[in-house]
Amino acid sequence: MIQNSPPRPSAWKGKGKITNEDYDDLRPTITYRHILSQNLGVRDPLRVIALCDSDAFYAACERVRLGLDASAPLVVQQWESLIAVSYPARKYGISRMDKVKDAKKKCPNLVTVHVATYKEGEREPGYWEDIDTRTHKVSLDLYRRESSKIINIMKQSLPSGEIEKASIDEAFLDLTRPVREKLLERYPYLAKFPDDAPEGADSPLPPPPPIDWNQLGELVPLTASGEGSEPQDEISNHEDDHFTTWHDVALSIGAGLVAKLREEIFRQLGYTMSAGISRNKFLAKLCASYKKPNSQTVLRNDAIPSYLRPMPFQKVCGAGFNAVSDRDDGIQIRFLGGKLGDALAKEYDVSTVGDLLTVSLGEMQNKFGENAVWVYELLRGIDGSEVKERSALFKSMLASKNLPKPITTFADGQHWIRVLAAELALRLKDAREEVPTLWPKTIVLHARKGYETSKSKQAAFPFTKDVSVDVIASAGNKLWKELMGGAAKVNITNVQLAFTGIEAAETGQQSIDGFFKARDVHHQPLKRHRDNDDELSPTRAESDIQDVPEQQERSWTSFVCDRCQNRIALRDDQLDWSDDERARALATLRQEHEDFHFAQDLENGSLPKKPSSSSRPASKRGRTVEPQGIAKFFGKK
Ligand code: DCP
Ligand code: CA
Repeated sequence: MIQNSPPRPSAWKGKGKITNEDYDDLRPTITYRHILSQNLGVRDPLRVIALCDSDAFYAACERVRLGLDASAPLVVQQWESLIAVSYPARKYGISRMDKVKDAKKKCPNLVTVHVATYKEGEREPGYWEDIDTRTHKVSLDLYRRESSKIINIMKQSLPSGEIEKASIDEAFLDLTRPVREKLLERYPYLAKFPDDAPEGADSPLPPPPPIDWNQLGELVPLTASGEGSEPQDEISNHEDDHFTTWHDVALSIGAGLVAKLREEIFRQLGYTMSAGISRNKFLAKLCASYKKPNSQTVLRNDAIPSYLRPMPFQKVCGAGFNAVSDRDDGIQIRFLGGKLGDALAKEYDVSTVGDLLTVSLGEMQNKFGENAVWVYELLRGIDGSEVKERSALFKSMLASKNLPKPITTFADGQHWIRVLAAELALRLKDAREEVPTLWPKTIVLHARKGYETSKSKQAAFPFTKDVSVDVIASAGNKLWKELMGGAAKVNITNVQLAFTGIEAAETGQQSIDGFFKARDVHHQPLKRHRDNDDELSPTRAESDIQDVPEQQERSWTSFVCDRCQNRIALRDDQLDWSDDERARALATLRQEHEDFHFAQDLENGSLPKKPSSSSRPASKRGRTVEPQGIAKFFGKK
């Protein structure tokens, strides 16, 4: 029997309407040519993608740091709010929504840890007794470091896999290559097609062996169980009728690799993770939360339809955004959850994926434009986005503090600049452990009151090996003086100090010490950067303080909407997040805001709406380029 031979009804057929010949790729014919090809990319029928997500991450970091037992109910607080809740604490009904006081009522033995903070005069963040938002600043350095350690273990364990860090505690793994290596090692007869194979390399593979799923995690069942599932009339409901495919074998090998990796991370660092394993990023992300904590879930192709159909539309779109947000063709799927999800649900009077499957591709495209195919595919579990390693190096580092009480004097300003300088010094030191010649070209100071536009100044940063708190604070103080001019009294509620233009300089044959010595204090010429013709030497003197270009300034923590001209800003607590998380939060905020306008347009029946002339993006030649229909959901990068 050849695996792909039995003609089967489309697994998607539910309420009628849908004919999905196009999507009968759940059981593609897998040939010798497929298994012997190395570069099929996202079209590889043996593609295996995993999403690994650390359980209660900040809480786990603190538990390990304190040497506590895994059963300890523990929460991490930031001021009076909870930001992470361990699974044992969740058993008491405690969630992130609770205040510390209420959480303690629910569990009197609760271990509460306040996230580490910087305070003036201390070079390192610490866990102090007298934490006060008026004098301290949150530090997420411990979590960043632990996150890097996890990623490093992943890289070491899976040298032939691709790894994309998706957030501080999540990473996508493309296991297709290591899985293929193992597949050929275990079943060497796949490496050569039989002499009598009728179609040569294009002949289908022989039937796959049975799979022992023990120790490989949870299997999403082939039929949906529980409430909201659709009865399936045309596809058999029995697990027995499932024909194992070579892709299932590939998934099982991938699941074995992920299980070993999770064990290794636990052995070395003490953290448990949950993971989802499936054919693409979107599905891996979606099924990673199937069972938590400390568990992994495999979603086989045959289980996709019944898994997706009863799922709330918004949940699918949220996972889709996380997985698909970075497409190789430069098109971004925007955040379809939130208000836009609601608007679509209302438009079609639907709540689940199954309901939306009755909307044909033609209708979606008529309503929302050609690109609606991405949404259409997402609803069917199709996602062609790649797992791409992003540079571990950030071009910028930002330390930010919101002040409950406005600061008014130069001395207050100096106090906070010193605290922020301590954070930047530590983060640069950490980053230089991986890349010793990292150097921030520019230092920037932002200060603002409430959500008023911030004032900013920037200056070239001296090139030196010893980027001490003093060096940074002194540069920051100069900027502060310049920014405030001669004002006797200021009124500032947010201060941010940032390094931008962080780059690695080449050392050639020199030792790092020699390299820095030869060029210490910034007027020495530097080697050119490998991929960049810019001289690394500062072009401006240190004292040459400049205004920050408006566009650059805006991109940090807020943006001004082109349509309503309102400034939309991150929440105060988000300003303390790591750079990558803040960037994601800002992207989400931007999309939610656009969704809000979109929902209003839908409500007013004014879609597609011509933006007002002032908000039309102008093309290079001065013509206006107007997003049509669902183009509003997509942005060219
Ligand atoms: N985080 C935060 N504020 C939020 C959400 C998250 O500070 N509103 C931080 C704390 C979390 C970490 O990010 O520990 C990871 O976020 P997750 O959403 O993955 O949550 P957890 O890892 O805590 O729990 P889970 O086991 O559900 O993934
Ligand atoms: Ca997590």
